[in-house]
Amino acid sequence: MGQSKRLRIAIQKSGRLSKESQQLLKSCGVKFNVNEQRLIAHADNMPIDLLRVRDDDIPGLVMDGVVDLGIIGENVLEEEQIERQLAGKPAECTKLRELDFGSCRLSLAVPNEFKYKDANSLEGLRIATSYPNLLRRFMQEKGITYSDCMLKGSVEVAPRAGLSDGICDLVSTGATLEANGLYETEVIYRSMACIIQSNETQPTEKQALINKILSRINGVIRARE
Ligand code: PRT
Ligand code: ZN
Repeated sequence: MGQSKRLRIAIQKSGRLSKESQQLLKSCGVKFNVNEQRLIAHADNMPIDLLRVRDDDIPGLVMDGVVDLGIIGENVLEEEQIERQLAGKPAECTKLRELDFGSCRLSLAVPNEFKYKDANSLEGLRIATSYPNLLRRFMQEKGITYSDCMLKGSVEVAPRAGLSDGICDLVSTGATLEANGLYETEVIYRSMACIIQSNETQPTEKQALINKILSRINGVIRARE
C-alpha cells in the first residue's frame, strides 16, 4: 500500500461528531464535498483525503498508521487504547489537542429505587456498559468487584430489562437517564472530542501540512471562545 502522499484524516461518518468535525475542517479552509455513499472525500484545494468511518474504528486506524490524523471522542480513544494494550497491539498516538465539541461524561447510574451510598454499593453487582475497560479501571482503583454486561447499544434499558443492576454510560443532558428511571451516581470519565496524530514519522511536507491545519484549528477555536 505504501504511505500516501496525501494527508489522510479519519472522521466519524455519521453521528454526534460528524457534522462538527466536517465544519471544523471547512473552517480551516479545507474545501470538500461529502458524498453520503462514499468512504473517501477528496479535498479540492489541499492534498487531503477524509476517511468517513465508524467512530470506533478511528483510534485503531491512527494507531496502526493507516491514517495520519483522526477526530474522535476521548472516551473512545482511551477505551480503545486500553483494549489494544491488553491485546498487545500498537496503542500509541499523539493527542494534538482537545476540540470544543463532543462534551460528555461516562457515568455510573442506577435505578431510582436503588439506595446508593458510594461506589461500594455496587460490590458484587452487574453493570451494563459499552466501555468495559474504562469501567474496569475505575472499579479496580476503588477495589470493587463486579460483573459486566457488555452492550453496544440500549445500555440504558438494561436494568429495566433485568440484564443488570446498574449501568455505566455516556451522559450529556441526563434526559436519557431520567427517561429510563435511572439516576447518575458517579462520573468516572469526562470527555471532549480531540484530534490525534499517528506516531509514524511523516515526510516533511506532510508534517508541515499537519502543522498548518493544527495552527488553523487553534485559530478557529480561539475565535469561537
Ligand atoms: O456509528 P458510530 O459507531 O460512528 O457512532 P456511535 O453511535 O458509536 O456514536 P455517537 O455518534 O452516538 O457518539 C459519538 C461520540 O459523541 C461519543 O463517543 C462521545 O464522545 C460523544 N458524545 C457526546 C455522546 C454524547 N455526547 C451522548 N450524549 N455520545 C453519546 N451520547 C448518548 C449516550 O450514549 C446516551 O444514549 O446520548 C445519550 C445520553 O444523552 P443525554 O443528553 O440524554 O444525557
Ligand atoms: Zn461507535
